[in-house]
Amino acid sequence: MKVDVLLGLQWGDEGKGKIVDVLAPQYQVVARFQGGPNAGHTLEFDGFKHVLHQIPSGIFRPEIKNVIGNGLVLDPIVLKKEIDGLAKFNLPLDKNLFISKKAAVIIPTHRLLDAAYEQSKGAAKIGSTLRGIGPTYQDKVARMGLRMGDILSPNFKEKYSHLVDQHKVILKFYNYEFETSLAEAEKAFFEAVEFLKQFQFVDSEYVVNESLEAGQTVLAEGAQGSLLDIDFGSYPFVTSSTTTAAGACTGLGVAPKHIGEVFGIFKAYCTRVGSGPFPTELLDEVGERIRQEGREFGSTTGRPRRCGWIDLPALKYAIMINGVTQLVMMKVDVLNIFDEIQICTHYQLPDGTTTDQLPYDLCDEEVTPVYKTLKGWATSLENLHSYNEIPAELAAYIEFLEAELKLPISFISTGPDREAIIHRE
Ligand code: 2SA
Ligand code: MG
Repeated sequence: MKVDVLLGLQWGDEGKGKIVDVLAPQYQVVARFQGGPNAGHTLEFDGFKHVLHQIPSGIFRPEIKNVIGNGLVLDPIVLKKEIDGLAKFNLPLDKNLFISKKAAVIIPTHRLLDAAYEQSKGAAKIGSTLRGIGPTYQDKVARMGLRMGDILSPNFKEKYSHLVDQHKVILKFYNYEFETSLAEAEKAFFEAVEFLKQFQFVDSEYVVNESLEAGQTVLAEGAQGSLLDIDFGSYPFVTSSTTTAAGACTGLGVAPKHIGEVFGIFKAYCTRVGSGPFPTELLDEVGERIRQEGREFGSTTGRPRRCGWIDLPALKYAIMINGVTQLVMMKVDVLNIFDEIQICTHYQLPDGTTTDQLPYDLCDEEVTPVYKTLKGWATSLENLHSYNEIPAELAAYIEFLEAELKLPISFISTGPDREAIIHRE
């Protein structure tokens, strides 16, 4: 059986949580493979809106095994809060949540380091979510971090203190005040660590591979987006994990031969939170209208998201890196308000030539988007459930994208609810 991968093709917030939730009934296992509390996956159903950060989006289906893979950086405090927040749903978390012992642990000083590094960068800051993501991956790669399995060990406190002492040296170097906030955060941290011990800590690579062997299907749920990938994103304005399809292999311990479908999720327009290049960004009233209509505010930090038109060179790049097999287009209903819709098909370079490839460094290279204008549908998409019912202008938009991207758009989401989706067979 196969591991299908679902991931974002832009800068995150494409609406992955909703699609995992829609696809979940077809899978026996849903697994996160990278990122951590910087993610915010929003699910809406039965009048509820729920945001998940580290727990896989299959959690609302009790029959599904939800795996937090080794590729994550996990904050115990946030995980406890998430679990507490799920209490009202009466889910069997002691049975269907599996935490990799090899996932990296975010400790309170990682968050402080994140803030200290950002502060030291001044105007060049990454716009990190300040959740401690970068410093925790740094410690993992430096071979000095803590893993979730360590919290079960009798000498966890010693290991912890050793790492904190090293962090303090760096914090002092950056002149970053930490004494006041640290004591309180440490209390919450150790409370959370104790609380988490009641859940299943596993070698999740066995859980995933044994499930495959038993004929079960696995959905690997990406977080952030391909353009935030540590290698292929707009470096240095990226996150610290492999957000692309390859990350599913290293972040779960599955071999490439097991990868099946790769679902690439993108919005009908584009957004970005944090700093860094964004060629199609709209700094005018059009961008503001998208932000309001699309409720484009970070689900983790509440930050307003930068908004712009869809960017085909960036999408083509993400499709190539990920080996996408099916596209999923989100939030088309947000474009209902426009009479005309722009699609960036190429970039114009400073020497006047055009390209549909991403330059080495989008930060240094001044690219000007070249747009194609299509007529908008300018009508509500509510209660549409089949492709045959959609307005002709929307069909033209979709078919133009499919021709350019050379892939089918299998799902079209027309609103936040679970039910607001058109599936093309
Ligand atoms: P970090 O915290 O080190 O991963 O930040 C590095 C960059 O990655 C961006 N980033 C994100 N961009 C979009 N969505 C993300 N998740 C949250 C959400 C964001 C929020 O789902 O809404 O609530 O603000 C996410 N996580 C990281 C980040 O903006 C930096 O540019
Ligand atoms: Mg999000």
